[in-house]
Amino acid sequence: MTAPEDTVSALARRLDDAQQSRTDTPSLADEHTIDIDEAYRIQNELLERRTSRGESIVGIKLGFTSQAKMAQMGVSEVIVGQLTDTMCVSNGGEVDLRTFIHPKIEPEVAYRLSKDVDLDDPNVDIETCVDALAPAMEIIDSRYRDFRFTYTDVVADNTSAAGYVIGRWLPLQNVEDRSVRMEVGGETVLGTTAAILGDPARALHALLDIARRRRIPLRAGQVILAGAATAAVRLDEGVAQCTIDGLGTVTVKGV
Ligand code: OOG
Repeated sequence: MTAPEDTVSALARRLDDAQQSRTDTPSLADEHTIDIDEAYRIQNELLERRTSRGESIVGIKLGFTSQAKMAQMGVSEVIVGQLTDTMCVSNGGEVDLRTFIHPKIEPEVAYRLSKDVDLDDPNVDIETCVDALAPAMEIIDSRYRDFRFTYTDVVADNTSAAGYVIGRWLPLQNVEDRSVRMEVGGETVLGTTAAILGDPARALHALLDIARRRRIPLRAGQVILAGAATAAVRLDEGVAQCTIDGLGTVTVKGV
């Protein structure tokens, strides 16, 4: 049974209100049975609410592309969310922690789309549609209480997308197995880019597959976050820094 349109709209409003008022909300699954199609419809309505307030969609993110994240959150399907301009924090810049509920941060690899991707062309090669990559970090902030959610919940909640910071763009190169080090407050997490589906480039193929099925436009100039390389770490006041071997360092300061 599919959720009526008014339920989809009401749940999109609930998640949007949670984000705007910085107040967590219980898992939707506690009261509703939504399927994955409805979850992406809720996500789209949520994004429509944000764009109608003047935000613009500037990129796409993947989630649960690594075993560490799947194990941390108990979800094992790759998910896709959308990035807006207001989520972008400049490298070395500050992020106001009061704009979040309970933010966490994760090390990532970002790609830049140089061409629109023709989702209807069966021969399109997504790797030829990107022209640069960079070290990055994503700030996630589930709108659900205690980050407790199901697969459909997290998709509806735009996959916890809340912020991101991108380091210096570099020419495309093989980043299959680069060491990753993220320092947040006193904590250091170590990992490898291989944690991202074996090779972050595979995240591009996973994205193309989902974008085709979900009709998610992939446009020139957009940023693609390939998914976390390690489990997420709580973001508090102070500097968070991520270094990927050969790609450099990206930093952000929580204030
Ligand atoms: C969902 C977002 C997961 C990733 O890179 O795996 C994600 C969450 O853990 O709240 O962004």
